[in-house]
Amino acid sequence: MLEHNWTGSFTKPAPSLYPHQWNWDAGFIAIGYARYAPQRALADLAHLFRGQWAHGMLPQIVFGDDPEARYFPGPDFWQTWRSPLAPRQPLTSGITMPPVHGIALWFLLQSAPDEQTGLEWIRPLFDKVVAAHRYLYQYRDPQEEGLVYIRHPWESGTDNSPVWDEPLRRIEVDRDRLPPYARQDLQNPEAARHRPTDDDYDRYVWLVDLFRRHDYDDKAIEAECPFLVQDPLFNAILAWANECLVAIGGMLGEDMRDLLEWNELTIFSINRQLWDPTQGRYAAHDLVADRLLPTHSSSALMPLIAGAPDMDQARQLLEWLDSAAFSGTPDEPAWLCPTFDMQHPDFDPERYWRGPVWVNMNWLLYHGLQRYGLGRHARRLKYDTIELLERFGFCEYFDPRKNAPVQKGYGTDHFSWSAALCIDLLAM
Ligand code: 9WN
Repeated sequence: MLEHNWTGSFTKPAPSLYPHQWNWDAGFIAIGYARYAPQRALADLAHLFRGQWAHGMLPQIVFGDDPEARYFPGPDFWQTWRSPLAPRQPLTSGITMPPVHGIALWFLLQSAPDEQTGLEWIRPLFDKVVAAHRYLYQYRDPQEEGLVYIRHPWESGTDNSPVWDEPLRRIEVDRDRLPPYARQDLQNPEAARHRPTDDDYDRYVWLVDLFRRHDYDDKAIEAECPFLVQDPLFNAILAWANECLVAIGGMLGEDMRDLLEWNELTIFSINRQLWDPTQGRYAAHDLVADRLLPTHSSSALMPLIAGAPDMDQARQLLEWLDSAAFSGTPDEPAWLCPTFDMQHPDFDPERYWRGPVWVNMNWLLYHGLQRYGLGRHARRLKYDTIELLERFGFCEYFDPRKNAPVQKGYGTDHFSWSAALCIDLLAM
């Protein structure tokens, strides 16, 4: 799969649906390559970081130059040349994504024949990854509380999660004033049932239009953006990646005090600000309404990866994972782990991030469970993931219902991170 999606300069997430390079995909893909082709991982990440903006933001998409590539929104829509901070070449989108790259560097280091070699491999990338974290703390943490916000559902990576419905509803779309656009992602007959809706896309486009009208100035966007959310998944990934960078920085003899301080604050605030004691799980915090969002996805479990919950919190998270929400019922058994609560009215087993199982989320949760010594759960997650891939192929996402009438994978096939993380799970 990975060879198939390698363009000669970067790895696409999938052959045609995603013809450019994506931010967190590249991190997960590097973790797979680390197991058998570390030089390829380094080349892939080096290509991604060519798209880094002058103030450190690592963009969600780095565009390739294949004239046949069809993807919306492409560079002409983003118009990032409006910002003095964006690179002129390669062209990129104007938002970011969960910062998994510090974690990828750690896995690369672990796969090296010896520490010295590993450090030589990752040295050229290290400062760039730290700069991406610095951007997040400097530009996305207005209250200096160690929690960074996302300003577009695409920044979460879990684009149409039901959690985002409430803040998105704040956006009143006037179709006559929305820039004209044409989706490119509905080319197969099932896509309309599986991918985000047109209403979702209108709001995604509305937000991009806001950003480009402000020439991608972070402060100006923040003052006006109706969607500013502190996501437990994004912040948990940030914290795990901080931890990895601090460990690597120590080996490189770097001064890691900033990152250490930021990380302490992040862990503290994940628990103070994002823990919902009434539910016994983490929630996203809506900065505009200043309240915890009432709907919870599997992202609410993810602070486990950063070691944020204490043992009592971890126990409550585990109870939720074991409940019908994620583990199904005797009549409706589930593959671990649905991305959304199966008992909730907004659960949709076929639609993208509103229920289906995604391999990257399983991989993350596997590590979170291992961290807490929950080996039995971690193993179940690992073997469910491998069995899904074995039965249904290297698809993008999977129906979580074991008794689903249509037993196949959804979205694109030949999906890079499904393959890459499978390699890592098998090698573990
Ligand atoms: C928008 C590439 C990306 C993943 C995201 C997934 C999907 C894009 C899209 O594909 O998002 O970024 O066009 O739907 O939601 O997590 O990184 O694989």
